[in-house]
Amino acid sequence: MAVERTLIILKTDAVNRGLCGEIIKRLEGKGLKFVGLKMAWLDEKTLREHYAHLASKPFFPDLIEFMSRSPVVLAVVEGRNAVELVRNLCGVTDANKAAPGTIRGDLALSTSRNVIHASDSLETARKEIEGFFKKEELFSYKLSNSKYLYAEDEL
Ligand code: FUP
Repeated sequence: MAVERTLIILKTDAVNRGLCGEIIKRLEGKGLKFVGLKMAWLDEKTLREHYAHLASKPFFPDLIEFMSRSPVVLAVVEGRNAVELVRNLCGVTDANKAAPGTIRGDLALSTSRNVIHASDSLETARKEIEGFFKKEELFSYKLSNSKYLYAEDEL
């Protein structure tokens, strides 16, 4: 398994419900390395591009309105198999059906207000990271505890 980077967005419900710290804590606790972290107020154009694959869905206008209601928190996290790992930690889209123990399963109960976005593939992650973060906003560094997170042949 390769070391990967993935993009997460803590949505406006996470910000307004005061859940950002809890979500970041879970990802940090797992051992993921934060290599980029910032707050931004996403505009309609950016959101329409980000959710272009959902443009024909009936819930699209609500999704754009919900995601532009307030600032969100964006982050890039790095770790072994990070794309799939973070999706699993988030749980399925409908938070009502997300397994207990997952971020959505524990912290939300709606399909649309589901607290977190995470890239769904390595290719999407690459595009989303490039779209939301400038090069100088991303940091390459070694965690001082990396020897305790991974065996040598896992890195
Ligand atoms: P996910 O990859 O789990 O974030 O899910 P999708 O890309 O399919 O959907 C993106 C967002 O659209 C969801 F997080 C919430 C919203 N959505 C709805 O509001 N209703 C739906 O039925 C499906 C998705």
